[in-house]
Amino acid sequence: MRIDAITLFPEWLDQLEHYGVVGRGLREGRLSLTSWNPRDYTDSASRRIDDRPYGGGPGMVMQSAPLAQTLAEIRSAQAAAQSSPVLLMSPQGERFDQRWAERLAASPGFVLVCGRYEGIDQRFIDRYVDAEISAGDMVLSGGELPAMMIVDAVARLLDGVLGDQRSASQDSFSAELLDHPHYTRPPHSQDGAVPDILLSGDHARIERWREKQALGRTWLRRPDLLDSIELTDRQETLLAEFIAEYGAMPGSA
Ligand code: 9D3
Repeated sequence: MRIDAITLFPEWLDQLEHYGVVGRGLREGRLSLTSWNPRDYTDSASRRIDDRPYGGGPGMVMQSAPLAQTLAEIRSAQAAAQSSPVLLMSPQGERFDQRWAERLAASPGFVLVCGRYEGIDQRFIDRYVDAEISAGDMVLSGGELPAMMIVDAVARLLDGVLGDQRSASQDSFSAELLDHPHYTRPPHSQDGAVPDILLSGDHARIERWREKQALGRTWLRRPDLLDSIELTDRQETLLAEFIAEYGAMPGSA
């Protein structure tokens, strides 16, 4: 997989190489990430990449030409990026999610464009951008963090990037349901006790407890997720138990 990123802060994305499983995947060459600074692809000595908005208003707009030049450089320097789709990080974009991550992980590569300032000249978007992607409904100062988020989410789906492939496939399950609670040693601490069942060694009951917790938490915190999946009979039973126990809890009325 090859990822190219167009950004005014290339050093920022380049940091990904130093940390965690994604860093290892990059160092081992399971994926490549190359950052490109549009300031390096300007004609003028001024290295200007932005200008004031036509029609007036606050802030600056990124010009199309330096971005288009950068993209041309990527396509000619990297044979493998010849036909990579161009994804613009944008608050106007489609919300990024695990389905997007899976789709991108199955592709040979893509180009991420990070905007700064008020926005990007619409002509660049119309001519070169295949999709616009948002990190969610919050105002950020640019597309770099969303781009890093995408690289992280995609990289960990690639073969061999996560040491234990079981965690990757379990993740696609937990993309549909929220996770159950986790505990580790010690079994008793000043902050409380670990639920007895987790110490019981009865793996079937533990699995059942975890699935019930996952369903219950999803019902409490993200009921929208339950609307979009079909529960098995076993899951329906577990969720009904959770709801009954929750309703019987002191203070729940
Ligand atoms: C306060 C500025 N806004 C005026 C209505 C518009 C605006 C312009 C540029 C808001 C944010 C940005 C910069 N953000 C991104 O480039 C961005 C982003 C985001 O802000 N939120 C969620 N996902 C993304 S992806 C790229």
